[in-house]
Amino acid sequence: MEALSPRQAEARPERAAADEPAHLTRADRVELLRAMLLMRAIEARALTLYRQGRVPGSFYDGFGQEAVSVGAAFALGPRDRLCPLHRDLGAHLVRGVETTRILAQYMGRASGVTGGRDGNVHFGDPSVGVMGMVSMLPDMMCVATGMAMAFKLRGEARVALTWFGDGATSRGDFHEAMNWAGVQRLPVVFVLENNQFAYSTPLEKQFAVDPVERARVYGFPGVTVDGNDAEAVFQAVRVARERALAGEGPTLVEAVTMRMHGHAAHDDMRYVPPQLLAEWAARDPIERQERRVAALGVDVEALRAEVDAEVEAAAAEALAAPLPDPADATRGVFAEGAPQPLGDGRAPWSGFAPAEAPA
Ligand SMILES: Cc1ncc(C[n+]2csc(CCOP(=O)(O)OP(=O)(O)O)c2C)c(N)n1
Ligand SMILES: [Mg+2]
Repeated sequence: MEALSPRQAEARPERAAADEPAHLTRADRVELLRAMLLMRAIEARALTLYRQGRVPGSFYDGFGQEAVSVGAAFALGPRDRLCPLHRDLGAHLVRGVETTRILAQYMGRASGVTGGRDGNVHFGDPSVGVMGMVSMLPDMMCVATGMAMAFKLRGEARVALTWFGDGATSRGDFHEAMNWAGVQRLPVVFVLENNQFAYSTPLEKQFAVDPVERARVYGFPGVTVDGNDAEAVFQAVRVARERALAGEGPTLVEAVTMRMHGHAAHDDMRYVPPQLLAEWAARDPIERQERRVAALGVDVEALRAEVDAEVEAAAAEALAAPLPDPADATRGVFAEGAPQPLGDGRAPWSGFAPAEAPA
């Protein structure tokens, strides 16, 4: 474990307990849990709404994968930029996108993140530095690489991060993004969310060699981390970010996890062996963080109740929200007025406190 830099140690005076992992305060560890609980509660509520016919199209969730988006987003600074995919709700939440806007998004309401314009999980809030996703996989790797290229050209100390699945690594865009990021030593972090399946296709039918091995041939490190451990994902991404900021280029972080639900809400995933699901259920990322946080003396049940109440209130608000005005449908299809630059987002990790504290 690396030592804290003096700057970080100074910023985190409450970090004293010997059993605390380096870089994460008690408050950080609780916040990791809270964000994962929120992600699961929102997706559970959205699945019910889907079954009630209130979510148009289909619904994609990240059940069992909460640690990957939450842990990685938690390691990013306010000015960093994020490109989440369909199982990465936790990234939006860490960044500060409100629960009610997310539930409204799923139901196509005017108050949703895209104002009811785009399909349920295809959203991003540029005002907090989160890009809306391009559905073609894994095109967001190219978007993140392009943003990192801009950061490098401008001499800005910031990184871009994107998530993508195991299935996406078989596409050409994966290789193009990896190659250019390696050649240019770009400040980009690639998070490969290896959840064992691409729709119904298991890993052994996708590739002969684990894609994390490919990083080396493009000239940068690939590291594998337990994707059901939010603190481990955080640490891997924190190190990758520091490497990127130091001008050492990209990192491929493979987070090994399991898709605990079907590809989407319509999929009963009868192709997944029940034994495999049972094995992964025993490694649930939320239960793991709950055990840690409970050992710190935190009332986990109270935290759960607080999160559930937030989601219920947000769902009621979203259900009461109007659908968009049809007359408004074409607004925003083409750019109007001056371009809106991406904004900075919430970065709750205590390690960023010095940058935000007054001098
Ligand atoms: C190029 C492309 N082909 C097909 C799809 C449809 N599609 C969306 S998600 C998905 C599964 C991708 O699997 P993986 O990359 O492992 O991500 P996971 O869904 O497991 O998180 C597919 C086939 C797509 N969006 N883009
Ligand atoms: Mg997959």
